[in-house]
Amino acid sequence: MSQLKALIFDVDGTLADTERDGHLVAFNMAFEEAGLDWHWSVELYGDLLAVTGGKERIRYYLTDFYPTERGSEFSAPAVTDEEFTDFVAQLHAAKTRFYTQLMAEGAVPLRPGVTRFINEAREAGLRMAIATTTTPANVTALLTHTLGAESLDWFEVIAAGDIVPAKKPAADIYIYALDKMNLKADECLAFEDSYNGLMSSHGADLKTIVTVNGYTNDHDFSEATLVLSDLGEPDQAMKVLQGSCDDTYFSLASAEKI
Ligand code: XBP
Ligand code: MG
Repeated sequence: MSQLKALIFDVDGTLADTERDGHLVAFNMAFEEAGLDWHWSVELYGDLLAVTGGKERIRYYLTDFYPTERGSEFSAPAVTDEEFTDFVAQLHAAKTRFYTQLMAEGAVPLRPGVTRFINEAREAGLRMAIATTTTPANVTALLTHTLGAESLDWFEVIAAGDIVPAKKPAADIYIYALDKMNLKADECLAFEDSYNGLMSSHGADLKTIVTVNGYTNDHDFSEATLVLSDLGEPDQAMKVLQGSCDDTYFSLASAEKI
């Protein structure tokens, strides 16, 4: 690897374990507010996470799961593509409103080692960026209510959501972040939590550190440089699940050895 110049972080599942206690709760709150009898269980949501992007996930549910749930009497309502697109967009906007409220209430803390590592990178003058599928408002809410509003300036690029034509596992979002930072992939290190995320960062030729979570610990991380339980803390050792690192916690010294 060339000299490490920048760290690029995924958000959901990596900076914070936001899916089960954040996004899933917000989706169900939006369905209830809209008077829909949909309720996504923790287990069903795990299946739905195969598709990134909340709007895309709602469509995936409606095409691949809803008809089976409703049985033989189900017949899709006759709506135009534009009406369907508007319906999904409005439902997703409500979900985002609920999600940002949950972040403001402190529903989801940052994962172990994230604050420590980000502060270490800042003190070392390392550049940082975000590359996420989630909506920009959600990134703002999470960072503001965990690291403080000033933290938004610590990331010179916040590449999020619909800013690129193809979401993860496509490499678009990481290529966009590298382009905006005018950096080459071998000058950076990516941090991810899922197969889709790793396919995206790997597709942009980025070495990637994966920290698993409840929804992703059985994913295929063959292309990862390291797979960890989390980034660890001095008093809370990380577990190395794939690759080699004999440090108690992941630090810039760990990154330099890669
Ligand atoms: C995870 C996603 C997002 C969230 C939901 O993003 O796939 O779609 O699940 O957020 P990442 P939205 O791991 O890349 O951070 O509803 O705003 O899409
Ligand atoms: Mg993720």
